[in-house]
Amino acid sequence: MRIPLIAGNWKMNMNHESGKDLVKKISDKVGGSDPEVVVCCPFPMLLEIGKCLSDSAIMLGAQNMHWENSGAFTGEISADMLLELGVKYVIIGHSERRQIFSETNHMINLKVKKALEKQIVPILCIGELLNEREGKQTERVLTDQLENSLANINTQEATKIVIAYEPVWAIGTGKTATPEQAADTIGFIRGWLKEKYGESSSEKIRILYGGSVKPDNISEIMKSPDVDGALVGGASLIDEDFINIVHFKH
Ligand code: G2H
Repeated sequence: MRIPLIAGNWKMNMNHESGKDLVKKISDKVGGSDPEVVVCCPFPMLLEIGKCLSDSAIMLGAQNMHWENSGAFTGEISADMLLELGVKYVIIGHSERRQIFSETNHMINLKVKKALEKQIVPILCIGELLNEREGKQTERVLTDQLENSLANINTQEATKIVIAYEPVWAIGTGKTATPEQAADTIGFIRGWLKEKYGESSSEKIRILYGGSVKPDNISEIMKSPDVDGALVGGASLIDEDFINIVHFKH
């Protein structure tokens, strides 16, 4: 039985005041353990947002981390630094990091391994570009991302990972994959996990959908039994929208 997860990805938005205001409004209305709720805010806000969430069931997440413990890595943040701030989840390999900051599957693999070692739950993002979908390359691209991002990760470790399928052409564009496209592709990912880690372990791995998730499309997206929640960007910045996404069942 997988517990659904709704994770907000603020990206490079908000400030201390607007962020605190937002989480106060959200935590008044959201708070159970089904679905689990995570807010992934920018690094400088983690301390203050974490304090605001201390009496709430909403968990704190980060948007990136480095794979080394410490050292000469100017501008980077380690897993231990995130742990000190109370971070429980970390987004790894978001398509914006892959595309704008040239993160490779190998770097992403190192980050996933480090997050697991430090007991921070990695939300591993995968997804295809528009020309790859149109060229019927989606399964090949996802297979390559899965194989390389999950290299040397054993079955027990894999069950602790959350995978977010985010078709790059649906991110922040207002275009959403149809519920059928999301269901089919996430079904394909579940199938790949089954081949690699076996049936019972693959059934424990949560797979989220991400890409222009809004209150009015979440119910359709969540209809597929393989879809375990959503990674929400733009709509996570609006309290009412995020609350309505979390309450998608009602
Ligand atoms: C995809 C998503 C959150 P948005 O990046 O990761 O953003 O919901 O704005 O498309």
